[in-house]
Amino acid sequence: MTYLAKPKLHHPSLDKNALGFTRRDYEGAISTLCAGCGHDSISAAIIQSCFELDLPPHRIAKLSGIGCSSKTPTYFLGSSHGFNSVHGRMPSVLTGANLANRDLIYLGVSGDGDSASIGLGQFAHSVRRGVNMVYIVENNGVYGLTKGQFSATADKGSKSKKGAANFDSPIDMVMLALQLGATYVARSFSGDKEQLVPLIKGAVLHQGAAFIDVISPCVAFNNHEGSTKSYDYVREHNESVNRLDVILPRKPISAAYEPGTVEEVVQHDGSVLRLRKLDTDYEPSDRISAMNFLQHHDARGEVVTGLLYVDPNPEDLHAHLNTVDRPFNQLAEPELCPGSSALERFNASLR
Ligand SMILES: Cc1ncc(C[n+]2csc(CCOP(=O)(O)OP(=O)(O)O)c2C)c(N)n1
Ligand code: SF4
Ligand SMILES: [Mg+2]
Repeated sequence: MTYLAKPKLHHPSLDKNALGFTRRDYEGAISTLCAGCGHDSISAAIIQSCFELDLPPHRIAKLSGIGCSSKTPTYFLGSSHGFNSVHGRMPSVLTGANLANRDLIYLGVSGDGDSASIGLGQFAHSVRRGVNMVYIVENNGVYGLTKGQFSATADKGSKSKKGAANFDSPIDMVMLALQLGATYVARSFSGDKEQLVPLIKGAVLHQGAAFIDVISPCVAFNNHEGSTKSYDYVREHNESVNRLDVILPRKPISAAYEPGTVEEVVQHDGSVLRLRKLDTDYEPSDRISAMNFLQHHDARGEVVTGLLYVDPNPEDLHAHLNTVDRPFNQLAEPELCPGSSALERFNASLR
């Protein structure tokens, strides 16, 4: 219950990160979601990732839309910036915030209804513009908050709790993100923390549009036989292409793997994404083969998970717009409004 405060006292022997924070310092209010909801596991994975990355909470901005999934930022990162926007409108608010202050880490949390139905246009434009963000869709195939109507990600032929079949074609958010130019694209399962935590960490370190589709079963309305977003279905049909380890620049690389089974991707900040290939044919740096792979396995009824695509040299919206390095919200009036003579020169250059 949100009105029940969590105890502030920490056990003195709790692990601390490089900043001296415990995992509890990254938590939020007590969750009001249904017991067993996949979304709570995603919140726990976000908390774990930020703790392990030693992120100062005040450097993170979490934004969401409307839905059970969009409520979750209340339950993690209680000391970070937060903005709960209107249904489907999180991406434009996030884009504006990112333009105003490029120094923060932007975490957009949304649902399949919020992003694939009402917010589809907003999702598409934030991804194609390369906004530097981690965009997580907590995908349960239904509108959980409004009592379980099919969402646009529900698979054709899947059944509602009452037995009605869905006849519409699904939107695959991963395929869409690939097609729209996202530079880090992954899918995971809320029940697989070992896979999800490194994927979130890799996405935070990525300097571009990072998208993670997390299948997150809704235990109240979409966890029955005939659903393709239930715990049982995803466990049985999960086709994991790789396992990711994230190695920060300051940490020595110590693990060793068999040659031919590991792919290393060095990101801009020097962090290394080390991919242990589970499917030896999988090539994570080729957008087209990622799309073909997805289609091929989708036709076989498999849910492909892992890091599906990464561009080690991403460009973000600030690079596209050639903005200054200093965040706009730190510029003073003379820099933001250089006066009429500068405007005159600019207009003359366009004549
Ligand atoms: C403009 C507007 N239209 C409709 C609604 C009603 N509504 C609230 S949440 C929601 C769907 C949420 O689904 P999803 O994003 O998948 O989140 P979930 O609850 O499944 O996590 C809808 C249709 C609303 N709040 N605002
Ligand atoms: S209705 Fe579904 S999505 Fe919402 S909290 Fe309950 S289990 Fe989670
Ligand atoms: Mg949903």
